Amino acid sequence: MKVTGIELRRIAMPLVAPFRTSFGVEHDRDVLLVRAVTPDAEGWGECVAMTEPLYSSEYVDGAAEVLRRFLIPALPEDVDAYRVGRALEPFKGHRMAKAALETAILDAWLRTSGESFGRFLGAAADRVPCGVSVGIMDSVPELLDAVAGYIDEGYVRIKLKIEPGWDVEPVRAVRERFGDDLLLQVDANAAYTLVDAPHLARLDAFGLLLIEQPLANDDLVQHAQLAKRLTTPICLDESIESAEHAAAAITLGACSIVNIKPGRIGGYLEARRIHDLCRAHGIAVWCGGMLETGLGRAANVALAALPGFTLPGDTSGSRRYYATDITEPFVLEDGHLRVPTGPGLGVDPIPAVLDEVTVSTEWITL
Ligand code: OSB
Ligand code: MG
Repeated sequence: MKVTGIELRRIAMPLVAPFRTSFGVEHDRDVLLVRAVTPDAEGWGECVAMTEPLYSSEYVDGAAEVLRRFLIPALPEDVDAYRVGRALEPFKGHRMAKAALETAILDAWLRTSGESFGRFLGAAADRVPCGVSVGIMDSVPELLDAVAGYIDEGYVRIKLKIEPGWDVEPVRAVRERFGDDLLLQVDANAAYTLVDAPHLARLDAFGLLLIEQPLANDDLVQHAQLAKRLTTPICLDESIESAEHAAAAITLGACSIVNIKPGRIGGYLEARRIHDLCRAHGIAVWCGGMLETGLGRAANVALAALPGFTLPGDTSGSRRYYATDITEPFVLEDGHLRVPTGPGLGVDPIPAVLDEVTVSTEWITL
């Protein structure tokens, strides 16, 4: 397949409500979209890098720079979904930028052959159960209102963002109000250290599904030590950037669950590798999110339909994030999202909406 050019498009998407985590507050999602154009089709990739390098070392301006300067020029003349990764391999890191480019080309490639992401990846279900990630709030009553609203909408699992000073009490309050049957988990985004082990062990009383990324990104050994001191299962997010990291984490006993975020680990092919590896080792996985628009969401929902995704993902409906999505909105049906079945991502940006949110575009001829 010949790619004639790539468009880098920056869009600004206001969030329906500020999203606070242990690493910062987000009011707008600053998204870099990659559009790969071929004589027969065009494909989209959504870069999950955030404006500032607080969640990971990548950030949007850096991703745009590495794409235009190194990654796009390295694309082979005759490209397919598998060749992209190999061509980008010599460049260290920048997995978010690589994922966006590979996804755009994979989408164009699948649209050309008429195959959907779900079918290509090996989806085993036509809909996936959905969880929601609930940010840190100013007060417990405010949190309880937010959680009640999501439960009313049908979400089957609640994830609370935590940080020192906002952990045991909000978890206790949500458990007391909504009962022991609620599937509940927490995400610390690396806000603790091993010294906090006795404090984190207090969460064991609440029957959580998991605690996500309690310690720093590169603390695999410390996570293994923490795992011995908690009964709550440890799930890694930030620490897992590749199948090799997942293998190391499993061998060390650093986690018993993995949050697979395709946009963070270099794309959907690597995501499938991590899924296969974890499945073979009896490690449960679920699909994480980075507040994606409908484009990234479509691919995530397809991935989440693979058989090893045995826990509900952060694959929420469009309205949890945006008043107006750039695609037809993803709408929860009985707590589930349907896996798109059309060619490629199976969804398209709505031109008028896309234009409205576009901040800049840049065309790179190949
Ligand atoms: O740690 O999972 C995370 C959003 C941005 C950056 C990191 C994370 C998140 C979320 C939201 O938790 C997941 C989503 O609903 O997309
Ligand atoms: Mg996380």
